[in-house]
Amino acid sequence: VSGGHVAAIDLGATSGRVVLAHVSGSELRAETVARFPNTPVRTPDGLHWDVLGLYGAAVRGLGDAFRQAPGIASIGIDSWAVDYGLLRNGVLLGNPYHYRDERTSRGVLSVHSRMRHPDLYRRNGLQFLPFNTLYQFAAERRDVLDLANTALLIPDLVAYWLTGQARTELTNASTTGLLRVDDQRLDDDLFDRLGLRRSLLAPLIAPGESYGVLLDEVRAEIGAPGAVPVTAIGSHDTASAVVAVPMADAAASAYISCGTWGLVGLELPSPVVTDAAREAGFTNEGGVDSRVRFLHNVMGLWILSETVRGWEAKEGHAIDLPTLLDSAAEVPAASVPVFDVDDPRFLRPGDMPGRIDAWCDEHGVRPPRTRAEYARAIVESLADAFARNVHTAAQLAGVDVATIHIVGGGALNTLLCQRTADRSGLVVEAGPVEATALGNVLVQARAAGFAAGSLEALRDLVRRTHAPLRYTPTATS
Ligand code: LRH
Repeated sequence: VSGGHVAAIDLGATSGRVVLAHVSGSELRAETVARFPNTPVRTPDGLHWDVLGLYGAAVRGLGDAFRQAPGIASIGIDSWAVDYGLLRNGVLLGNPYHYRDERTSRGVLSVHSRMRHPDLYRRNGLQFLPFNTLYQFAAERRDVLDLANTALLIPDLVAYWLTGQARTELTNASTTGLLRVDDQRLDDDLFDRLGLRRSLLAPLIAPGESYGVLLDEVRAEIGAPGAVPVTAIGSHDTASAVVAVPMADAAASAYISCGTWGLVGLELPSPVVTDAAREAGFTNEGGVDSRVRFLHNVMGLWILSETVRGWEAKEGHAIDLPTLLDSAAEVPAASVPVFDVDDPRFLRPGDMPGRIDAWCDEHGVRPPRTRAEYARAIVESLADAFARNVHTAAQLAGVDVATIHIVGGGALNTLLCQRTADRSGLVVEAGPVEATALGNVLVQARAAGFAAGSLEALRDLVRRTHAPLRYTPTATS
């Protein structure tokens, strides 16, 4: 195969990007042609995504990509999971809610009054997270939900606007809670029990399949010369990230997809839905090529970025993150508290240092004092959660883990990578930073015939073109 170009739209919780890539059997070259902020908006009815702003920026980014490479053969879209837009006859009924919006708590009460979480877990295999789509549906206003005839997950909504085809991509569908963990089909009985119309979710589409080609008006707007297909990829960003984890041996590797969240776990051939897995908060999400993403959602770098955002708001100027992390590296690890990053109090936007103080007071430990100490405490607490969850995952799945891969923005955080190695006693291999976009690109490239083979072959290509950085554990943990 001679190779060719594909374009990826990758929407993260804090920023989005359009990536142009050239892929062949020996080449994986990806360049970010557009990057734009993702700034949630609070209105009196709650916290929302500015989905039109994101779509507009993504379309402009595609325009840039097509100017550089008019022969782009395919487009793929991924974003954070669980959130959706409601539509009536193709018209968006409002701005999608942000998964950090408070309304989800009433959805949880309503769903659990009909089915307890242990029973749900046996069916859908999902870690309890209050924002899983089924809880959000239960929190919607009844009149709005009755008006809607379709709910499209965020990447599927973008695909719909680009192609006019309404589908529900499988890996992201697995985060709704409405997909059966055993056979990856929508759980009709669960829809009934929750009083949801089965038709609310559009027909499923698997990674590698095509939604359809760009609508004529979109084609004109972005300057695409021909009928370009939008290809389904692992549209859940974490599913795409896992595709691009350069594991030499998936059976002996754990991964941490570390950005806003830290998704810590293993790729498995089949789900683990034991009581122990449920109690440890482990989820079984759908992966590309029917692999299972057995992982735990750790709160992630959100705690650090929200802390910094608070300081910046107070001071009225930007804080340089690398400088802050350098000063954090000077703080002795033993002098800062290790707090539970998964405590629900850290989920919503707000005063993170204040919440860390409260956690420390309740647990009888000294809170951090300086900014460097806060940053160090956050890094130590994340590294502790990462290390613990790798070992728990290995134990629950009966896997012997030799290497931890850290991909995503967290791979740039050398202190976090080293401390994860130290605290786990395992080698950490860091990178690629843009794993999500690369995973998006690779599955498209395979569908277009530019790269061939199993996930192992695709990962081998990532390893050859994006060699990870190695951190070995030191004795001081
Ligand atoms: C990471 C992510 C994660 C989900 C959360 C909503 O971006 O997709 O896998 O649990 O966002």
